[in-house]
Amino acid sequence: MPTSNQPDGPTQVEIFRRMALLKANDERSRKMITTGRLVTPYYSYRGQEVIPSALSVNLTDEDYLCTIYRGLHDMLAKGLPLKDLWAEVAGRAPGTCKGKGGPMHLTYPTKGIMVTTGVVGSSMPIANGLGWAAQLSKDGRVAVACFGDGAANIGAFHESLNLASVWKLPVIFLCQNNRFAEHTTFAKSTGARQIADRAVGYGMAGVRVDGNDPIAMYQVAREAVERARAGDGPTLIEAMTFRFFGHIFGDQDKYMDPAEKAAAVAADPHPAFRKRLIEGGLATEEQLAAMEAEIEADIDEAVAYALDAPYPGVEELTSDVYGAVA
Ligand SMILES: Cc1ncc(C[n+]2csc(CCOP(=O)(O)OP(=O)(O)O)c2C)c(N)n1
Repeated sequence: MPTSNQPDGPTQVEIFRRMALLKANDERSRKMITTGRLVTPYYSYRGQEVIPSALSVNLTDEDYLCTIYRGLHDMLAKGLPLKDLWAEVAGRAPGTCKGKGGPMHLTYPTKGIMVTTGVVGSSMPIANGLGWAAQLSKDGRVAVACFGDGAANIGAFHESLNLASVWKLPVIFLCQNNRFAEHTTFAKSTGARQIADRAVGYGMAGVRVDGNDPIAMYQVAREAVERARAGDGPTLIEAMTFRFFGHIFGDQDKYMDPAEKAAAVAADPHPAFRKRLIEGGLATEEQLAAMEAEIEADIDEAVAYALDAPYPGVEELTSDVYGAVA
């Protein structure tokens, strides 16, 4: 039975559009690296597209996002322009950070994308700071911290949840549980049955959701956003998913159980949701094909733009950086 926060038809199609964009961008990134046209560290998020797509339709440009090295999907879903993304990933001057941050350190405050970090667990205290600023200025903004299941075992996770709960900060702690932390499985690294249970220990709302179900993910995200905006404090969301590839591009993923991986890939939420939209009469095959063609054309344009752009000048070596002056 539909609940009050069931996404309407256009919202479901928009969630799918974002999923399609993320999937296409990941495929293009891997292809560019494989063919030697792009040299960069790359952490594929393939398989995790539902989570930021269903979350971000509940956010505004003013809401804050703090994410991690694997979070290009989080940023794209929140509206990071493709050209700015590709220029940064390719290390070019017009990138979001003048080509000096690269894929692991993008920021784009225009869309509320405040930090991408390679320091596991550090998205959470930073989101607390942004949430605190929003609370003090009463501007209604919400801060989202994305992180993986491995990061939930870092001290900063526990400290951040406690502080956010005590101060009732408008923060959403979004754990994307893709079952692996580098080469270690969730079961081998985590004593708790589920990460969402840990919310109890901090007196805050916590929920585990199927992060591959666009409707369920939308509903949970919406509830958390409404709670934060109403001044009722933080939420811990544990979104269950599965990363289809190894930790970093080139990782042979020997530690992944082949049967488990095959089952996850077979249950890919992307084609399943596409089919569901068509069968439910929310979109036609032609409409979705046109949408996908447009996404591919946009990526073509962004890639060409990025590869044509200049590298940052040598003078950029000493700008925007802190250092001791002798
Ligand atoms: C503070 C810190 N400790 C260790 C590392 C090394 N490291 C890089 S990625 C990673 C795994 C993190 O896994 P998870 O949080 O589950 O995120 P995922 O990569 O699965 O998205 C580790 C331990 C690091 N970058 N920072």
